[in-house]
Amino acid sequence: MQEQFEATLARGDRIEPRDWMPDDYRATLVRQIAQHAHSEIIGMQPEGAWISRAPSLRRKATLLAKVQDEAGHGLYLYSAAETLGTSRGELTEKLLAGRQKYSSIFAYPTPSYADVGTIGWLVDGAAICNQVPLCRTSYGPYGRAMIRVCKEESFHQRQGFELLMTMMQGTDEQRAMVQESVDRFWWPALMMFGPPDADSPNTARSMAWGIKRDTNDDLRQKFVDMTVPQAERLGVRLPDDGLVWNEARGHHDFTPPDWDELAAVVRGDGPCSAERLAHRRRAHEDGAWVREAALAFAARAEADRAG
Ligand code: FAQ
Repeated sequence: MQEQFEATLARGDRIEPRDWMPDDYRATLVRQIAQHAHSEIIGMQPEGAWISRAPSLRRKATLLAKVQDEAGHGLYLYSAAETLGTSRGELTEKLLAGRQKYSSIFAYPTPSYADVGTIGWLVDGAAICNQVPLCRTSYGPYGRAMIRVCKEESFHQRQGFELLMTMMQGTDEQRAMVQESVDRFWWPALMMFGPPDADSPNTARSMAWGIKRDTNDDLRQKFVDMTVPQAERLGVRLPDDGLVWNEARGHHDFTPPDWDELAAVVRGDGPCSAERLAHRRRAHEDGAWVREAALAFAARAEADRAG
């Protein structure tokens, strides 16, 4: 069975739910997919806070659609995790108990409306960089879920860029709002790719299994190279004096973010970590009656069918 698993990976074929797989492969996938799903669901909060305060009906409708897409992404991902034998309820309990993580980026506040644009541009931009290669991940249901997620994230990224471009063509005050927001989000966006490769305990094994297709540092570099010309186009400054084109490497050099800060946020000590989990817990408790009603309805429908 092990040989068949190895041969499937060597051929570049997918592992499917009914195939034999090593316990550690399954556990790594559940860890990563659950974390990814939780990120989508918790990630609805920072932007969701602006739905009722969006400056126009068009901006409100767009933001509402984006946040709904994120709920959808969470659901595809929980479904992919279910194919590995874990229920969505179980994963939610682990998130609420602080036993599973969500992306560090969502532990930061969104005090300015420009943050809606910056999240679209930088956070969805980083998400796309990370997730496009995951369309080729070795586990079938995860890779297939990523295809639709990436298409929607591309739209999200463009709406963020367009929002910021509109503000940059506005007043001095609007331009200052964009710059202030980019100054706050630049470093946390770089942290989304995880710790440096030398301090990433999971990368080597996840790459060998084809779960991850690129290392954290390679994806971070790709994101920086992709973002610099976009920042120039927008007319914003990325807040790093060390950011320069390196002709010999064919890449931009840049200053690494504060890794102690990432470690603190990952531990659950981010600026909004407690607030995000408390909000999620409240929403889960408020939704208990819906889950009970759905189960009661399903039981009655089943009894009617049987009877
Ligand atoms: N935040 O050994 P590694 C989105 C943890 S996009 C929190 O390098 P790995 C879209 C890591 O889990 C965001 N924890 O780990 C959206 C591990 O802990 P563990 C979600 C982090 O797995 C946009 C430990 O540190 N995207 O939501 C972070 O090989 C806008 C050691 O790290 C994904 O999840 C972090 N930044 O690589 C939604 C993509 N970095 O579990 C709304 C899929 C590391 O051993 C609005 N995931 N950790 O206790 C991945 O590609 C990988 O899991 C990485 C981490 C790259 C995140």
